[in-house]
Amino acid sequence: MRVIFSEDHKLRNARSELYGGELVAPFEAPFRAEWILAAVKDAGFTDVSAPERHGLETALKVHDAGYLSFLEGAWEKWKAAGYRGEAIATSFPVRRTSPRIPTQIDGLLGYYCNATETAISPGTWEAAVSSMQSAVTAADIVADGAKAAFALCRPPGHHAGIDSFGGYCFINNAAVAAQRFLDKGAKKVAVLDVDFHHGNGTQDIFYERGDVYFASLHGDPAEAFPHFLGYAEETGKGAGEGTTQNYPMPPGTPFSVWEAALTDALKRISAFGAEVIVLSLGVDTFEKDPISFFKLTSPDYITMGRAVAASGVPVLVVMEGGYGVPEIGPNVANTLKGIAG
Ligand code: OKP
Ligand code: ZN
Repeated sequence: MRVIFSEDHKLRNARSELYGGELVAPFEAPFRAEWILAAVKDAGFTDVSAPERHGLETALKVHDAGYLSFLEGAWEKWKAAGYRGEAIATSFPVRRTSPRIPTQIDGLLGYYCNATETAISPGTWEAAVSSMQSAVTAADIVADGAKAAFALCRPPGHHAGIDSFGGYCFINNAAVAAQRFLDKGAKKVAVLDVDFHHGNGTQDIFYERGDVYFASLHGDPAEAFPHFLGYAEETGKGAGEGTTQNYPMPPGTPFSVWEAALTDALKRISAFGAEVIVLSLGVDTFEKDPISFFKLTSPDYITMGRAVAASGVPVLVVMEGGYGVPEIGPNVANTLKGIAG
């Protein structure tokens, strides 16, 4: 299985994450990609290449143009305002506020932000674009006939919505990849999100579309980030009615329970007629993850990979979350082993 990875991920190296009322070193940091890359090479996935350069044409089909230009210019605007720290949103449109888009940077940040733990830092845009390019390049490998490929994306993407960033995400790599498959001739694509956190951004992007099925297994939003989306009753709207499926699960969920949800999701994806699965892979479902509450163990990732591959359609793996512990590398490698068979 080919691995696509950009060293430019390092350009995303924020100093601060707002966590528990303090500014701490971000959980989503460069060491994650380095550990994961080392472990997948160790496991025999040594065919690693840099992404091809792609512009924003595919991203513009899943994100709002004003949002992407905001992201591109946000750091320069913030710097020009003379602030000393990183760009963190502080004020938000909520219920009964004006729909107008502000012009000043603090207003823009609040308008386009869905979660304030995520600071915009110099290089964030460039890293996010390189991450998106990895997803597109790996999608092309699968579209051209490979049974599987791995986009080692960083920063992650599944919390980036049509017009919002947050949850460490800026451009929705999995959504851009799904769009790329459609643009290359697929009629039906599935995004299967197994990150611990609900893929609220991906759900937002495809909620009213019938060409992409979105299934997500995650911590119950009543008890976990992203808090405001991911309930079982959210099943899609309009042309997308019936093409969203959520599996919220409680603290302490073991693999046996999680696996039953996976089986159901894969059954629905098959019934939908997906020609390819984009696997939004977070390994923060691991029992030792520092910010999550599921109880998966390292061998479970092999089982998961096998189950996804058994669907019989090609799989594009896109990296999402997984934090803190050295096991993130082996857990990703185990998933790839399961898929590769
Ligand atoms: C990104 B990805 C927990 C705070 C959670 C943000 C988590 C973002 C996760 N107390 N803060 O889905 O792994
Ligand atoms: Zn996560």
